[in-house]
Amino acid sequence: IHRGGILFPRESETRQVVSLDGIWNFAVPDTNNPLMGFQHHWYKTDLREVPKLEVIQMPVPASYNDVTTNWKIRDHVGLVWYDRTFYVPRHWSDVERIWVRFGSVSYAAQVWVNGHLVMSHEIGHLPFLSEVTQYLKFGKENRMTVACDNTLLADTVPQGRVSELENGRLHQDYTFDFFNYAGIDRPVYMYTTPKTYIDDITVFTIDVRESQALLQYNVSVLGDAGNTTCRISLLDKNKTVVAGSEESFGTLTVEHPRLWWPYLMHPEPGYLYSFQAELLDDNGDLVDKYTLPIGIRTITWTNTSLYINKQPVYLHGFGRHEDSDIRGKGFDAPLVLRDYDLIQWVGANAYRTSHYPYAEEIMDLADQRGIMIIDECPSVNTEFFSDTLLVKHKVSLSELIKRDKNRPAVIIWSASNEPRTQYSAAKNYFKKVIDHIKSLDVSRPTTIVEAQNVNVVESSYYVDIISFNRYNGWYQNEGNLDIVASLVMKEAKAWHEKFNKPVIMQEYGGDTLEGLHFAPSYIWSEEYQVSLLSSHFQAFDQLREEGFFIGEFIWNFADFKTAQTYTRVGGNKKGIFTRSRQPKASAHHLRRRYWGLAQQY
Ligand code: GCB
Repeated sequence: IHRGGILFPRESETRQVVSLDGIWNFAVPDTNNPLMGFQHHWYKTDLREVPKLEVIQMPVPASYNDVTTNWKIRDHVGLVWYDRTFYVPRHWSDVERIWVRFGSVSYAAQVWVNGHLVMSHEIGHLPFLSEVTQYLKFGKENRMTVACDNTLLADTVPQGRVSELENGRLHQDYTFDFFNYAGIDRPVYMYTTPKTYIDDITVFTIDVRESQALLQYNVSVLGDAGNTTCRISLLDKNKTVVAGSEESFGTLTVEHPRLWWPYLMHPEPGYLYSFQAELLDDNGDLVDKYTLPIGIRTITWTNTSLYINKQPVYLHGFGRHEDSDIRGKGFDAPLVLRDYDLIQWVGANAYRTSHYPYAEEIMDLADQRGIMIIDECPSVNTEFFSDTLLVKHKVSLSELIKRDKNRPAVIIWSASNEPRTQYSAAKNYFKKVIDHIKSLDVSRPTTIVEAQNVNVVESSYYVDIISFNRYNGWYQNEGNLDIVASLVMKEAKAWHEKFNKPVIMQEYGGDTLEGLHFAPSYIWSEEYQVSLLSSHFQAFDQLREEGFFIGEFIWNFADFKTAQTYTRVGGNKKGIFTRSRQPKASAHHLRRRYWGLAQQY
């Protein structure tokens, strides 16, 4: 277990980063003996040398499910194996530490280097790393093996259940509404640090007052930190040093700061400074250096409003997924850039990382472009509340907050999506979950995204912001769009009255098949989605007058794949964009509204 920081690998004068992405070997054990890989020590040899094992090629990063035409790979439950060879340059033997870091493996992973177990990690969508120096062969070929298990059970985050079909094949059941993609789905890096190295950095804005910003920071150093000093420099975009210090923790004062503003709220949104930490030895020579992008901004909230830099914000965006054809949840740079182009084109200023943490590369773009993020941990549709689950749920939050604590774009922590909070066990469970978040970060508000009836929910007493999902005109009152606006208003007011907190509608929408047209509008048509949006817009406009309603999020940004069920035609089609990221009529409609809202700032 790695207990230190989880800084993203960045090159510097003292660090080198090498990608281990590419085509790996991939094998699925015989279903009659799923543990054969462990019994026969597959991690000690090249997978291609295991007798009678069928080894295929698999891209990394990618979910493995949709790469081939073989349904057994798509629907496989349990372990799969990956391996590849790589070289460590001869001259790296002088480099003092070598690390391997996975952006994410879904759901659980064990990693071996040259046959030695170097790390194990559970919970997808979160990074993990380990130092591997002692297991490497310098100037020679090395091998990395990964065993990956996608099984979801009552004590995993998220939960699932495995059943056995009549023919003995295992089947994964889950109630959440997106395909349970698996594999090495984010980039893999090998990188170097010196023996004494910068392990973690925390920076946050305490306050911005009278053209001065006050930042608090902490740089933690591991190794032989005793003989080093830490020099801190804060650089603006022109690389001018605007503040500095010679201490590894403390405060920085920035005169006339350029604040980090959300997209559309300022002519230059997403302004980032570089927080540069340099570790120096007794002679003043550079030992290690790490540069972290940071934004200067405050978040505050009351029982009716949310403020960035003391300005009230109204959030308008969507719930999303990491999802696309073939690669599943695999990180894909062209797709990510296209998505941000569409987010900005449609005039959204925020989105929620429903229903799990998104890739760090995706979060970087939110920081750079000023897109506000509701950062959700991988807890979705939790049904059974146990102590073992609570421990893992807290771990997922610790890892998420460790990863994203410095990101200006992250403005709210979401503890869960649609947990079954009608059960009494949920109340105490979520009190502990929210307390845990607060023990790690008090600078951001918390939320739980609710779908239960407001009258039965008790857990929302602990959060700062109320979030609810409701499918008026879809799962309820389908076809009756004329009553939607009043239902939405009534419910939003009821949430505020019960909990006396700001309210966000986190999900609403309806499935829409692109190209299907009906006049007058009829369920599943493009016209119906447009009318459904309009009826919600009516409610939102009136709710905004009430003073506690702070955000509207349509479900979903794009169509996405789900498990196979008769309610889903090729997946969930509630996107305003298709799965290939082309607009439906609703995207144009939403665009008029979102740009109109931006005009009112
Ligand atoms: C929800 C869930 C989301 C689903 C959506 C739907 O409430 O939070 O994951 O995809 O409904 O379309 O059913």
